[in-house]
Amino acid sequence: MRRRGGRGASIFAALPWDLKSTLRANPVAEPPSGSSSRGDLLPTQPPSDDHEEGDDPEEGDEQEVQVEEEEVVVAVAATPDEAGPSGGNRKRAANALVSPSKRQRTDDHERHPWDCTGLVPRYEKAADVPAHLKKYFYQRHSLFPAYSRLPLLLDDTGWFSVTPSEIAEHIAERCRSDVILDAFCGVGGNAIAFARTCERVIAMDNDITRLSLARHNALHYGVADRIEFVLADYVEWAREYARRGAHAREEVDVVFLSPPWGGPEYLSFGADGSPTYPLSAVLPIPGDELFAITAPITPNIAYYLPRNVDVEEVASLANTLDVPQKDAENGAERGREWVEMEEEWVGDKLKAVTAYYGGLVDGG
Ligand code: MGP
Repeated sequence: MRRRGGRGASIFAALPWDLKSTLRANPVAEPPSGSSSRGDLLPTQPPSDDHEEGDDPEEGDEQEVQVEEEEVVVAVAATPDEAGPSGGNRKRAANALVSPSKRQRTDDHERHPWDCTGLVPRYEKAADVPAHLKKYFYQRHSLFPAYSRLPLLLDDTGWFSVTPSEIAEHIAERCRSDVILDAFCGVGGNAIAFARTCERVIAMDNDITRLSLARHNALHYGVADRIEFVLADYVEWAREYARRGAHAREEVDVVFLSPPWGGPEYLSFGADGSPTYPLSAVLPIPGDELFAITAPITPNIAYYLPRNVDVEEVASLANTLDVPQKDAENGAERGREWVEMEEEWVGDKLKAVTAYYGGLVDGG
């Protein structure tokens, strides 16, 4: 296992085109509308607060689509000039944020339509933070260095599962690529970092609140226009993806997996008191199955896992990848592994490990 070192260019970014092509599947088609497995796009906004009258997604031609039980309505704007930042005829959904009702937003002219202030508590003082979140609040500037400067928001799950910024930035450097899918984006810590290193970021989550918070946080970081927020269950989405023909898929270069580990108790998950975290404890499906449904999308997978994870199990996942045995450049044997594990430290504290697969493996 390697210890995380300094920032450097991703080996994947430097791969020759033909090898990169073999490492790339033929992925994500027209992002999804209508069903949770295909996903529903939340709109992304202009990079700053300079949206003008007429940009309000509630104006103009709209088609209403029901997406969640909680009476959240996604209105899909169909005009071509509302295509997303990556161009094309991608549908853009109008604002479906849960909390600010239309009336509230009308009353508050200053607020950006995708701002989620009020959706979850914004903690300023430790005294206001519930006991189970206090230790995370004390780390807020490690999680989001701009926490005191920007009105960033996290829900309970976000507090204990967001990737500390320094780690997120490092992972983003290693995953530098054209198209990255953040399969469990949570409140957006990784997606915000990916927006700075990847051409196109697809941030997926099946929780409308967390996805909205991710967009809110990205908005205040000024990068939300570089991210497509997709409301979808990744497991269903990936299975559906596998059923689609290659012609119906868009390309995804890298998938980042940062799934639920079963809550903050993950350190005591090992069977019979063992301190080792088994991949079977990953949610929403066992970690090896999660990997198996991801491999057909791309072998370039970054998997963010507990620091006490079973390293042997994680390494053995590489055996299931369909990757070339020879480097395409000169036909020589590859001579290195298709997996690399990296410890993620913040200061002197080990926080997690990331396993890199496929073309993300650093040969150095
Ligand atoms: P932690 O162990 O809960 O915190 O999480 P800390 O401060 O190291 O606790 P201590 O008591 O050991 O000092 C460490 C990091 O793991 C968090 O910052 C998250 O990035 C990550 N993490 C924690 N959980 C419970 C999850 C999870 O369920 N999913 C994901 N993807 N990451 C998690």
